[in-house]
Amino acid sequence: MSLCSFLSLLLIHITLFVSLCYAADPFVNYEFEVSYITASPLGVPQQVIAINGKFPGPTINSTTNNNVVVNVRNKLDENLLIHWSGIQQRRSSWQDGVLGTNCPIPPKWNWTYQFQVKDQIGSFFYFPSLNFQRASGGYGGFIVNNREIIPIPFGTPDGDITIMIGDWYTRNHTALRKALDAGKDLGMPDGVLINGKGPYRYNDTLVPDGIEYETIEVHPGRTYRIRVHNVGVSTSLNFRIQSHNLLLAETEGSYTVQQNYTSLDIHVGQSYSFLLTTDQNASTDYYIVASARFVNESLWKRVTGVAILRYTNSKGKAKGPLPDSPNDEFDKTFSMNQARSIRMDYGEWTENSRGTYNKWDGIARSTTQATNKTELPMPDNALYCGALSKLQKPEDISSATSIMGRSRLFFTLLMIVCALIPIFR
Ligand SMILES: [Cu+2]
Repeated sequence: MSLCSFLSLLLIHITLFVSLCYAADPFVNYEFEVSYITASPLGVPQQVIAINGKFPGPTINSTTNNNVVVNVRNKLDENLLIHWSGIQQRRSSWQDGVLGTNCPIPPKWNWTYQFQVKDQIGSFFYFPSLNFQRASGGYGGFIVNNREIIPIPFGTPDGDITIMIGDWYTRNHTALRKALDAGKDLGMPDGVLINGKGPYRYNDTLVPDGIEYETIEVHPGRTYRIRVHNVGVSTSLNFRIQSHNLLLAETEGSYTVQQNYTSLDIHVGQSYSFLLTTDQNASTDYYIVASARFVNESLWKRVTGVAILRYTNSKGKAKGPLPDSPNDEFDKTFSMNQARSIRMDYGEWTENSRGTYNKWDGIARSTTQATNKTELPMPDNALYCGALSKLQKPEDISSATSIMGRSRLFFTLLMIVCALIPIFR
């Protein structure tokens, strides 16, 4: 082989290697240690599921096509699976974290989830999917940002705020599960939490003293994106902020036609992004409210989540009664019409609009851009259970450290070896 052709071959190989390295989508890494903590969100000490000692858990912040790696260590006394609700798991169903496709992570074991948030955007949340554990917490936000080349259909917000609302019982998930297994009703929840915290004391009779509540601080004259998730187990909630409009902009992976709501019903499992403009005079703080729907509201009064929106120039505490809810216990048409009023962001589809989000996103991006391979290879740390449990390798739980670093190093080394082999052949 002449020197020239050798050099050109070498050049091709180097180019290929470099492009392989840089064509790979970026990784975002998280360590989740899932354990019990004692917390008193409603003033009663109880067992709560925390991630890295925190309740709610950390928000996963990713961008379209990122490889998300979450090393989950199970420090509970029972099996665990974390479900990434709304994440499409294309060709990676074993990363979905639900029973049926995934074997549970036994206590003391770890499992490293790795998946790509391929061709999607939006606001989601993750939660433990087994044994009614979600009733004890273990949830957190999951954001998939737009890639830079695809503009969002609104101005860049001045801040991004995640709000998790949900019904809550002072009994833990084990006690609640027992009741359900015995064929009993769970009964009325003991409260509604906002970001894992109890209600602000807007009413001395309804709310006991000494409850820790959530305060969201904002600057006047700005626009914030607030992502609201109903992480509860059974209660539909009406969400509203005193004296403010909620401009709906996105829901669970689709941008919507932007419409103002004074309040919005958010059912269990749903996620919505609103644009909140801080255009009030800050004469007081403002109530953020999540109250139960389709129930006798006077009976359910104490089951109301209340947090505080505080302008940096606020002149005092929030006061007066909470802003009104729709109050239509026996009439579901308001709620249904409200849901029907939500429209996906249409927009013209042309060859030139390929780079923007439009009505085809929900369909086209999740099908046509998928590769023709049907599945990725099974990860070598796969968990086996049931009829396949004899395939399970024993796990050394004494050194249940992160395998994430190792697997990435291995991947990089593999790429280098692959690129070098043909050169020295
Ligand atoms: Cu789901």
